[in-house]
Amino acid sequence: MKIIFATGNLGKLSEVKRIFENYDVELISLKELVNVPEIYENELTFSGNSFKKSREIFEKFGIPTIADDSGLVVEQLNGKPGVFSARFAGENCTYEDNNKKLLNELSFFPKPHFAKFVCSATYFSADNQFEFIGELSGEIIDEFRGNNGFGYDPIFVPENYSNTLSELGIEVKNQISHRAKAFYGLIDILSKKGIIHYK
Ligand code: ITT
Repeated sequence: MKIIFATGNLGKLSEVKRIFENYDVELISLKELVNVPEIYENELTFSGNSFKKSREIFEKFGIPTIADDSGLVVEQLNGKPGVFSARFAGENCTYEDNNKKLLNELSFFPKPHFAKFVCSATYFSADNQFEFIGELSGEIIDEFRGNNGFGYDPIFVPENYSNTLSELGIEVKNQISHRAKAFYGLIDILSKKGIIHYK
């Protein structure tokens, strides 16, 4: 079956494509569609923004849609950047800008800098709406390490590991990440309901 993945983020897209690769699902990204409406992510929670993306794209195209709203929650910063993770350093900023701003803010606090990634994965169709939340705990380090992944991956070391997510790479990341946990939750319920099938 066809499912739209309501994202413009290529890092998320390659991770989620792999998670769905053993299922009879053709994932269509927003880049493959025309007249895609702009979605204002103005909700205060990951769940609110994730459902906003999946609902608005489903309403526009009439095809079952999944979405991901995610971000980094840093303990010493009282949960920042949270739902503002993508634009922490301002509109149109780069991942590097965000990482540098984060390290600058954390430089005033003692180490370790505990943090967690959170992902809300949602599914929206005419008949079903589901959400699963996944989390990955770890620590922010004050140097950039590794070349894989995206966003805060070069400065995030998962709990029980000594490498950053960028060093670990997509294979390991997809076994432990907030995104993998959330989307495997969705896959589980979609399979049990007979909406998708293992190939
Ligand atoms: P879409 O809304 O188009 O899906 P986005 O990048 O704007 O893409 P979000 O609003 O959900 O997505 O913001 C997520 C941000 O959180 C992302 O840009 C990264 O900065 C950070 N983030 C989320 N998951 C991450 C991961 O697995 N590794 C590193 N950073 C991540």
